[in-house]
Amino acid sequence: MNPAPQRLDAATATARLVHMPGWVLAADGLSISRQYVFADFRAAFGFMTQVALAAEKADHHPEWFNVYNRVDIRLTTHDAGGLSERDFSLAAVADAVAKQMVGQGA
Ligand code: H2B
Repeated sequence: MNPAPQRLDAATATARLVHMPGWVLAADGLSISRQYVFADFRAAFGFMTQVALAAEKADHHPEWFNVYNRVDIRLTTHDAGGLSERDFSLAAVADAVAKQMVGQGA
C-alpha cells in the first residue's frame, strides 16, 4: 500500500491555486473545489465517467454533485486530514477532461 500522503498547508495550496483558474480553497483550508458547467447532461456525465476512471486508477476519489449540466467537485485527502499532492493531480486531470469535452457538447 502507498505511504500516507503528506498534508499541504493553506499557504502552499493558495500558491498553487493561482495557476488553477476556477478552483477555490475552502475557508478551513482542507479542500479545494470547482464548478464545471457543460452544455448538457450527456457532457457532464461523460466528464464524470472519465474522471471516475482516472480517480479509481489513482485510488484517489472526488466528492461531487451533479445536476443536469453542472458538476460541483471537491477534493480532499482523507488519509492526510486535508489537502495533499493527490488533490492537485486529480484537479489537473479534471481540468484536462473538461477541456476535452468542449466540442462534445460542453
Ligand atoms: N480518496 C480520497 N479523496 N482521499 C483518500 O484519502 C483516499 C481516497 N484514500 N480514496 C484511499 C481511497 C484509501 O481509502 C484506500 C484504502 O487506498
